[in-house]
Amino acid sequence: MGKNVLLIGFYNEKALGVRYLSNALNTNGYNAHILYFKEFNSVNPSKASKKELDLLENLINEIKPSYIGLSVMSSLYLESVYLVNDRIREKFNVPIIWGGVYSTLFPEETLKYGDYVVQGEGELPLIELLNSLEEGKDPSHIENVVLHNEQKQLIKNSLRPLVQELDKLGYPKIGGDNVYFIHNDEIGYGDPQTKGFTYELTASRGCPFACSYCSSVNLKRTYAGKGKYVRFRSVDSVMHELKEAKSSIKNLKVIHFWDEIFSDEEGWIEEFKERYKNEIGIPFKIWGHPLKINERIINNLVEAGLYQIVVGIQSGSSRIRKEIFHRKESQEEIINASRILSKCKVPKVIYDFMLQHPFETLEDLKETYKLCLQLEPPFELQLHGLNFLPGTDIIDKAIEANLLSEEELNKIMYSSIQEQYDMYWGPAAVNQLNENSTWVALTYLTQFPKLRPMVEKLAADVEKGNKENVVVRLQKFMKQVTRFRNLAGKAKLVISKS
Ligand code: B12
Ligand code: SF4
Repeated sequence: MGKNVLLIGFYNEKALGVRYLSNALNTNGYNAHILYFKEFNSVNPSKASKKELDLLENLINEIKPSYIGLSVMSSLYLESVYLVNDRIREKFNVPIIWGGVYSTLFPEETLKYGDYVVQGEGELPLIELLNSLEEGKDPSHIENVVLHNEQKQLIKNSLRPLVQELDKLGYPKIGGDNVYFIHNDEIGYGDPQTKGFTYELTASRGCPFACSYCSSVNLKRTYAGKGKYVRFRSVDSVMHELKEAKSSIKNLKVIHFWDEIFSDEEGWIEEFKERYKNEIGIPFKIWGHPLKINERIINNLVEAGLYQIVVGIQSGSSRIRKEIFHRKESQEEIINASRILSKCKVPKVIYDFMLQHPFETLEDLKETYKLCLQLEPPFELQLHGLNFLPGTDIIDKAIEANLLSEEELNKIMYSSIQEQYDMYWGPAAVNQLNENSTWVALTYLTQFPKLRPMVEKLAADVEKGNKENVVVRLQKFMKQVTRFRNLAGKAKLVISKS
């Protein structure tokens, strides 16, 4: 039996990173254990409690891992990661390895806490690092590994080329023993994903775009010169994974593809359509981009079983999109994409916007309202705030424009998990009571085609300084209606026969 390795994923009980690494460890002679530490919760997330840390300590005593890997995908919950790291340091003498997007982008900072940091995709460097430690060799020259050598000097090795044939990395572990879930002061055993209704995966890695508020562009820069950044798995590999998911998850009703932008490769989509329809046949959801929407792709995907697409528009103001967010699509391209989605009858279309941030003026908000009026129904809107993420290009823009100081931004970016979520998703993010909130409410109301004539009349009144209260009250009411409609839609999907 190989050495035990405990991988810990945070606030995400379906985390793909640890599931891929677990597979890599098991096929290379190690015995991987996965702990999902706390559930994904965008409404009311809480930091690690003392009881949850005690449960972690008991689990480590049970498993006796030789190595512990912390998978730090997002900076939002660093406070809990530090608590976990401290508890392990305090009670055990086990090497701690940090990996994930945050560690990739801030390796030196991360190394203040872990013994080793693995930058970038971890399947190959993690195995090389562990093999080297097991064999008593010097690990200080392993590509992607950041560490202090025996002389206490910081060594940051270069990154190896990106694996181009993604199929070689296998697919993420599904179900099995050695999986634990600590949440709400309790520990559960077994893979939480196999007990639910959805399965989550990606058919690709990387994104071709470069939005200023997103870490994807920073990752792309980190990998500069290391080969193509956007890579696709073969349809065959995706089908194998999904068939295993189908046999492991009894109540599987929805497949969730989390590709940053779903493939638009000619040939890939056509093969995917045929095989998905025949071999899987379960409704699926994707993320889309206005510049990647055309009739060929969408018709094929709808035929395959596309049930929901979430398309990021982020602002209806071309100034904000172009100058602040670094998004290239024009108003016409966005409107055209909405026509295609409507024409191809995608059952559920959701447009995503980030509103009420320091860069936005009242005029920009009015532009967003006007653009939404031109989007082809049916669609739903997700309106939320802008989340400043460490190292992203938008940080420099905010400082240059004197909108926020570096200190203020650091406070925002490294505040508690609850505060960060509130800034992004919370009511305060989009429901600030000021002149702008009326235009946010009007924008929200554009998603109800029957209300549009009334909404346009109200907008004219608001321009004259009247009816603000009516608009905000109507938005509140329609939010309740939408919540109810969404719950009913979910229930229908869950009770439907596979
Ligand atoms: C899919 C995705 C999601 C999905 C995850 C679904 C799932 N089942 O896992 C959902 C929608 C749930 C999600 C949620 C969030 N996400 Co997200 N997400 C992504 C996305 C697009 C891909 C992540 C992924 O799964 N990649 C595939 C896996 C295989 O790669 P990976 O996780 O990076 O893991 C590899 C390496 O990092 C490394 N590795 C990882 N862990 C470890 C550990 C060790 C020990 C080692 C050695 C190596 C290692 O090896 C792995 C295998 O190669 C990334 C963008 C990106 N390019 O990374 C954003 C991204 C990670 N998300 C981001 C954010 C902000 C969030 C949210 C906070 C959004 C929100 N406001 O709610 C939440 C946080 C959730 C959480 N608990 O982490 C940011 C994080 C940036 C930051 N500084 O915080 C990113 C970078 C996108 C962005 N906007 O910039 N996300
Ligand atoms: S399209 Fe999405 S994933 Fe790609 S850079 Fe923009 S926000 Fe990030």
